Amino acid sequence: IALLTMQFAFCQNITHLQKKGNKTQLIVNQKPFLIRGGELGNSSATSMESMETIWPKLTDMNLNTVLTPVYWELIEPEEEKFDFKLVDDLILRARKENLKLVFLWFGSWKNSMSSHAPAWVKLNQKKYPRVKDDQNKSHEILTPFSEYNLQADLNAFKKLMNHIKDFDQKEQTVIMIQVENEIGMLPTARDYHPLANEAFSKEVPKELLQYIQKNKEKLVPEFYEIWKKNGFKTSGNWAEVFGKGLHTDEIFMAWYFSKFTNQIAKAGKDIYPIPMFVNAALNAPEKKPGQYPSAGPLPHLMDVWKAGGNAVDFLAPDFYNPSFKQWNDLFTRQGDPLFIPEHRFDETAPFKGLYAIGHYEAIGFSPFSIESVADAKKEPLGKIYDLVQQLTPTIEASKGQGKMDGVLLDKENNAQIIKMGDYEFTFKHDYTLNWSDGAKAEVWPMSSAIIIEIAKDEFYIAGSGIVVTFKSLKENLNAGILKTDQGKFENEKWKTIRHFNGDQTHQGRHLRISVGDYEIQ
Ligand code: N0T
Repeated sequence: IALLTMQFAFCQNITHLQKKGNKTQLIVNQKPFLIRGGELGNSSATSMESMETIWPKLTDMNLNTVLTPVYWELIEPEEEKFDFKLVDDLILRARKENLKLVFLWFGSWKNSMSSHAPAWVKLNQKKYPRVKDDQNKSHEILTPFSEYNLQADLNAFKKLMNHIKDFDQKEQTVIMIQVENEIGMLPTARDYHPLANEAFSKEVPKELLQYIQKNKEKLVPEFYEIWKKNGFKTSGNWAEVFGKGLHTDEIFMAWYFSKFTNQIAKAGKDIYPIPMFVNAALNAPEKKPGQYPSAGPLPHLMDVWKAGGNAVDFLAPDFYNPSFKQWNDLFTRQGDPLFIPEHRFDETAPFKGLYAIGHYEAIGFSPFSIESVADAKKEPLGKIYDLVQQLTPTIEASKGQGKMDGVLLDKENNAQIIKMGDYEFTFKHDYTLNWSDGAKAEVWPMSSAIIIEIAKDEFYIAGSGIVVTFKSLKENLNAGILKTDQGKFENEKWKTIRHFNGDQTHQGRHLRISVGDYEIQ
């Protein structure tokens, strides 16, 4: 009995994802955790010395989590000789800084290449074969069709997870793992290695066919259409079931990438089951497979990726293009949690992060190359993260209940309506007020806000650069302000700093947070 109780405690304790209403929470040290993240540039965390000047920047920007690579080439420089010193040092230092870690497993694949494979893998292509294109030219991409390739990555990843378990399961500084990085086929859509050709001529695996039959009503339309065009075939080889062409090459590769990656994640989770995800380099719609990192964990391939296993908890977008809403909608359309491990660290990033947390109820956000700031103390990201930190208990309590939303505004899309409780709120960009400083500016900075209904007729609104008007959703009723307070949370308790009325609420007509102010009201 005693033993059973202990195991139970362990399972409860470990970092995990948990459904709440129609959304997902990340539970860390038994509490909901919202990731205020930042991802380090690819070569920054290769020594503690190179990290030295970076730590204060991270805490100055109010991060609670750092996303940082673990490099296969550095942990297993010689076959079966492992070195976890750097991993340990990062964990120990992160604890000191009160930061959590998401480790990015730079194993077999990093941005459609195999740059982080150790030299002993790179130099032994006979044993560890690479992708070939249709001209029989070899590319620096380990082929997912080789059992040796799989076993080598799997072995290293298992050792890593074993080590993290031993070193960290008590404190749980490492809260998630990204398995590989931006997997994809570039510049050839399909692998023509003999092992790949053999797989391509074989029957489509039953597992995939059964999954898509079972989930037929839920499949993403892009994939559904391809299957439909070929008459919803439930047997045959790849070309028979999905037709001939680049789209089938991509589906085929996605399946084998997913199988490979899920096997890695599963082996890791069998040792230490913390959440694991994969990230995607987003494709440009006008490009064909092979012209972008194809077959990666992209929205149009989501079903194929999911069919390949469930050890990978979710697929995550990396944003280097501006279509923020469009891609997030695609990644969440089957009800999956949203986590954004990378966003270009530009001036829009903080506002998009806040929006993602409000509207998609994301489990976290993380600009890329987080250390590249000159003066971290002045960064808008730090101010937005401060708001998020203050609101986290409220956000997590409201999650999955339809009591939270967000807006993202700029000059083109300068207004957005939200209905919540008995009210309709119109959020506009602060510069739509013609008396705003900056209203005449050529370019408007992006602004955003999050709104949370905390009780009947009571709301928190937090953000920057917005003005809000409201009306009642009940017929023949006017809505007016009872009270607007600006304030902050101190030790999770609300503290009013200023009571807003008169000119500050336009005599009760609106609520306003100017550009450059970061407030909760
Ligand atoms: C990202 C990062 C890092 C205009 C690029 C994005 C990171 C990787 N790849 O700095 O390499 O490790 O995940 C590729 C998307 C670039 C598209 C540019 C379009």
